[in-house]
Amino acid sequence: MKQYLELCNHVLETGTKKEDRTGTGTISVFGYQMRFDLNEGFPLMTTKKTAFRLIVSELLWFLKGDTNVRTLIQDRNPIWDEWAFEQWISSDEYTGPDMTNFGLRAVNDAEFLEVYRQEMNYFKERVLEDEQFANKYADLGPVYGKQWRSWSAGEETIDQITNLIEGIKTNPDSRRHIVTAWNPAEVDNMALPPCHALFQFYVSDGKLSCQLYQRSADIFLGVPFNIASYALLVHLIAHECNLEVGEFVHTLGDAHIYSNHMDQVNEQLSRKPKSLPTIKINLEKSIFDMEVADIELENYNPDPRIKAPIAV
Ligand code: DHF
Ligand code: TMP
Repeated sequence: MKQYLELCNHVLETGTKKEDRTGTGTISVFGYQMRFDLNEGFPLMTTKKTAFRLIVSELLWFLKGDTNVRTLIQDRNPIWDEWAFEQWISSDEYTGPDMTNFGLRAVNDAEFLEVYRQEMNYFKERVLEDEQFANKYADLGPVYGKQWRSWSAGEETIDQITNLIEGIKTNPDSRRHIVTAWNPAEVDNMALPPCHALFQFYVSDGKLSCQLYQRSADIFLGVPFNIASYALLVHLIAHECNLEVGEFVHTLGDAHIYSNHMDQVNEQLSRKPKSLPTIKINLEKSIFDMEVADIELENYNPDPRIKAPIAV
């Protein structure tokens, strides 16, 4: 996608060096916006192979209100493993080899990487076998699923997604179709405070659009997932509300390229975007009952995958 490659170029050209929480280092800009017309095809990277199945599985996990990584592990989806593992290795109950700063050390130390992989495998096996253990250590806290489907309001809970759909159906012109995952009362209890923090839907000419505010954007690893995830969300909500799809507008706060992703970004920039794939959704089901197999990708012919380490 042209828009994404332009973002990469913009950050390489105008970004400033900035240290970050993970100790990796970044170049970063503050404030950037991209627009994707969803009628031009489905915005999944064509300049690197991107695992659509993992994106679907994560979005359905949010929509079901789930916050436990056990479900993702059962789905063979590893994208949240590190943040669950972090809760386990920093607990009093953990007595294995020292895993402090495992994210950085796994990148720089091959011997450590082996020990880490083994501990991570033990952890994942135990999460699958032992539900109590999973509830204690694999639950990321009140993250996206909790805020989207059961935001705490005193004795009550608020289902923002059901309210969103109801609002779009009954009052499409409203300027209040907003869902927020940023809950100031609960951010401190989350394994990772929401990056895609707040989104708004908009209806005009029978088309449904969405704008996302993403406070923090890992351009090489996170953003390709975030674009596809929200594009898919627009398709799903449009289906639920009998509307056509419009645009996805993606607004970024701190948009950064990690210092150990530079070669990968340059490799991707040397490639030419190809025609976009399309998606096919099983229209029989409600979006809350969908499974990964109900959403199919068609005509996806990307360039090969480009691997990169993730900053934990
Ligand atoms: N932390 C950081 N530093 N960056 C992120 O993008 C990020 N994203 C999170 C959680 N914490 C994060 C949740 N989303 C991958 C992609 C998205 C994601 C988490 C991980 C990822 O590792 N993608 C790789 C491998 C995918 C695969 O196994 O095929 C990729 O190459 O896209
Ligand atoms: P932070 O909480 O210190 O901002 O770190 C979060 C990192 O994860 C940051 O690099 C942004 C990245 N990220 C995304 O880009 N997209 C996502 O969906 C998530 C969960 C994280």
